[in-house]
Amino acid sequence: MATATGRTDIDARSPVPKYYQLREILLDLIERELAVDAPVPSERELAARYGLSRMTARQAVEHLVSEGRLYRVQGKGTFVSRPKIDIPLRLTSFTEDMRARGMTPGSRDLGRRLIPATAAVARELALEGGAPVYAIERLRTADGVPMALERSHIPAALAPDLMERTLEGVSLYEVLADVYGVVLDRGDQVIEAGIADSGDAGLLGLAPGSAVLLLQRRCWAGTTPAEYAVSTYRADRYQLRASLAMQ
Ligand code: 16G
Repeated sequence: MATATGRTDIDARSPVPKYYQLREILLDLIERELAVDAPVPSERELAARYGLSRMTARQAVEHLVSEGRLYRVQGKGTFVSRPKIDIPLRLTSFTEDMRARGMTPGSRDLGRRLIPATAAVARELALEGGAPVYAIERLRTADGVPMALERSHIPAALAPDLMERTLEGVSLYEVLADVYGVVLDRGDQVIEAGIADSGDAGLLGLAPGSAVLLLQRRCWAGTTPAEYAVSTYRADRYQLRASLAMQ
């Protein structure tokens, strides 16, 4: 197995742990040769091929599983994961972002209600407590695969008959702009690690307790707060990339 660095074997004299050397060899294979969903050799095969113990081979594979580069299917083996998508750091809609990546965006309406704003939502949207807001819950998909759950709150006064409109397969931001003239032009976002509860895990196609990314977004149209959303993104499909500048 040739690698980018020309390494084909484990160097027993290297100070780099053997499992880590195998991880590098496998990473090379994943990046250069194997397609998404292709199987990687079993731990037994890897151990035999590189003269390692099964435990060392397992450690390398487990690392790559926890890094999201490989995934296991019970009774079938270990396979190459789809590369993760960078969380957009611009004010973009899910629809726009997926289209820009050449994927087909989708959404499933999980529920829409007109509710009095709770104290927390009212604070985020600078409303009076109890002011009417739409609570919109959607499962977002890319090429039919569940990616995220989005729970948005929109002040009802901004979009009077939003409840009557379908949002299935439609961009909320486009509807806000085209129908109500509410053009979002500024936002802030907090991203935290989280664990999917069994309800969210089921909707996202994850095992309960899987890692997720929790995103809280507030958006304004001019000076008017227009959306407060709490979203749950699959951590096995998304990553955060930041560019770093010298101060
Ligand atoms: C993004 C926003 C979400 C917004 C949605 C609108 C995050 C975390 N969330 O996914 O708040 O409701 O876009 O997308 O970025 P749409 O216009 O395609 O419905």
